Amino acid sequence: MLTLINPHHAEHAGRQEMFRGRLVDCHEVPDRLHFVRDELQRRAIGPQRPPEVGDAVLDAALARVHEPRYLHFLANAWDDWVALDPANAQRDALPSVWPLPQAHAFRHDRSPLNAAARLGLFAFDSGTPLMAGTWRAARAGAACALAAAHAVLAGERSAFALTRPPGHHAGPGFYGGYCFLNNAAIAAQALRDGGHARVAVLDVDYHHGNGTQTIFYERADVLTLSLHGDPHTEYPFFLGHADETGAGAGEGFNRNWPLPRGTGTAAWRAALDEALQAVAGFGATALVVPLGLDTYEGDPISGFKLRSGDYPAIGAALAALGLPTVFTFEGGYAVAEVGVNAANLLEGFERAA
Ligand code: OKP
Ligand code: ZN
Repeated sequence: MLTLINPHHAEHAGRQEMFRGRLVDCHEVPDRLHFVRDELQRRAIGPQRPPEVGDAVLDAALARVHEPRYLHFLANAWDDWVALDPANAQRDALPSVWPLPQAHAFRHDRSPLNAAARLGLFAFDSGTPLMAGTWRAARAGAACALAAAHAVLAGERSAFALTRPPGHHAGPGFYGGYCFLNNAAIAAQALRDGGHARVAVLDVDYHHGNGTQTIFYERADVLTLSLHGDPHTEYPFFLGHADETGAGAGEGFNRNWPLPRGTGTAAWRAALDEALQAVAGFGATALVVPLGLDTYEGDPISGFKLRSGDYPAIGAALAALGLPTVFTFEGGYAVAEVGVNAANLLEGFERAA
């Protein structure tokens, strides 16, 4: 399997995130990617290369998924943060004030000028630090997703965008959950634009793919599916319920499988089998898998009980769909095990493909 690796990922390395009233060390660290890269190399699971995507092509692909004012914000957020106070150069940017939906009279055309307050226009949590290298890292990551889609359009059976920060929580105009640009959505849209009539996105991360769901919620050409911890108790809390089925032309083209904390292999696999049937019934011609390995029993911030030995069969089940497939790297915070778990799934896919 061809792997596209983000050469700039380490320029995004948050120090601390807000968790239950205090700042704790970030879980989403550069070594996550290094462990996956090294394990794929060790097992010789295909070539690895950086993405080669021109700036204009990348900008066009970003604009297919994200709003212009959001992209403008992201490109300038760090400089604006430092301009607010030179001492901010030593601090990651985190939001602390938000316009809730109840602020009916709020309008973007009179949003605050204060750069710290402006973070709250676009961030939905205080757990996603933004720093000097965030935009460069996120952009290069989106380029990995785009290059993976292009490789599949050119005839590869599958490709893996090995990048961080992750992407599936980023929406058309919002960031959060460690995510800034929605790599999976960018890949899905590129597959559509490259001629695939129906693209399915099957999110297997522990956390609901609220960004991806939102991006495609009113569309019938991209089926979005997510298996995840029940939002009654699990992050990102405000979306991911089973009755969220799409809207307008997209009615019936979003499905969620919220599962209780503690869910083990058998129940998780039963939900996966339903999702796989939905992909087949939709008549998808290509597949995108936001690949989170935080379903693993040893994950420090998640609640499912999958074992390392479960992942090869999950990869094989995905391969059995017989579709050109792009994987994007999402969660997985048991850093020492994330490489083995990712490689197990991707190797299982390759052997069955
Ligand atoms: C990103 B991905 C709540 C702590 C939860 C966010 C978890 C983001 C997971 N304050 N932090 O889907 O793996
Ligand atoms: Zn996750």
